[in-house]
Amino acid sequence: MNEKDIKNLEEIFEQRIARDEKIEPKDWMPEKYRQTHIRQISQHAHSEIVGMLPEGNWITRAPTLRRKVALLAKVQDEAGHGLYLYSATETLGITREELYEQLHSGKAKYSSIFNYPAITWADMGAIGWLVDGAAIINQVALCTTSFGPYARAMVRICKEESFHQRQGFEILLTLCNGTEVQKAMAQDSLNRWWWPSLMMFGPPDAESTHTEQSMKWKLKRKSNDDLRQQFIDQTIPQAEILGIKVPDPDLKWNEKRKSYDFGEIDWEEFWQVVKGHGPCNKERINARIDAWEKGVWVRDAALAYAEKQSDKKLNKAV
Ligand code: FAQ
Repeated sequence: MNEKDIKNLEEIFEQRIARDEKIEPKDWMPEKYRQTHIRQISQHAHSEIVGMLPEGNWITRAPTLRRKVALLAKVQDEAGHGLYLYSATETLGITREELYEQLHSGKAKYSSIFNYPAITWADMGAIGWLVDGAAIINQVALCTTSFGPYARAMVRICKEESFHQRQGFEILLTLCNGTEVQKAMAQDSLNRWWWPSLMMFGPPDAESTHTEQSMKWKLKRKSNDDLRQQFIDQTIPQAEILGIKVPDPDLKWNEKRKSYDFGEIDWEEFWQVVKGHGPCNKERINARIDAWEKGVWVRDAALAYAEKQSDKKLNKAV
């Protein structure tokens, strides 16, 4: 293909984006568009899979059968989200093995939030309420993203995340209506998860390397700071219902902006966690590598079975 042909294709592509048409895997797309989507969708998939670990750790310790069943279902949903998203990424021409290799080697990122420990039962409430709550705000915007398989996966994922958020809120509401010790446990959990939840939306717009291009491609529909502000405005009234306090002395309603002003986020902590120096980074990656290595026999058995089936079909056909 000569330069003129590529220019033409680029123009047609830009026009399709401008018309809000979905880009499908077999359509022509600029190489950078493809690579950016592989990066973001796979990081999203890794986040779902690594995100199973802090909660998975509490399944055997859930306080009642009802709580155990609900938590088990939530963690299974996260596995499902990871699988849709890995499949969506594969449509862009990368294999599942390559994606896992990128996670295990530290080349691919996953959300900073999952490098914090879940140390009490209240953390199951805070993760649902805050982490799924933040995830929904980010992901509702992604339901109209330009790449078809990602947008469609997001629609289904958002429905499930919204149930997770309510489930988390209900865990905290029960604790907050319980004994003083239980309410203190909920407050302690909010104290520890609040700031990391705000960091989930990514660096401030001024330091976000990908936002400008991703907004042009309609991969991102809203900026990191706009989504963070939306999350804060939506979540503070919920904290008031719970009767627990967000750990930010600078948090204040701004009547003029009709939004909350909030304190400085510790971006040094965020980058340390992103670079692999958070409280649980090593533990999380080691758990994923361990699962990959221990699962080798399952993959081998599935492949052997698939080969047997296709041999049978071939023999019948002959
Ligand atoms: N953690 O230029 P930007 C969930 C990196 S799902 C780690 O602003 P972008 C469900 C970023 O990759 C949660 N790294 O980047 C659940 C880039 O580095 P790179 C995951 C981060 O992509 C709930 C660099 O910083 N959600 O929670 C983070 O335009 C409960 C510069 O940043 C998604 O992945 C971070 N927080 O915007 C599961 C949603 N933020 O790649 C279990 C889809 C930024 O150049 C339990 N992703 N970085 O090396 C997005 O919307 C975007 O990728 C952002 C970041 C908004 C996360």
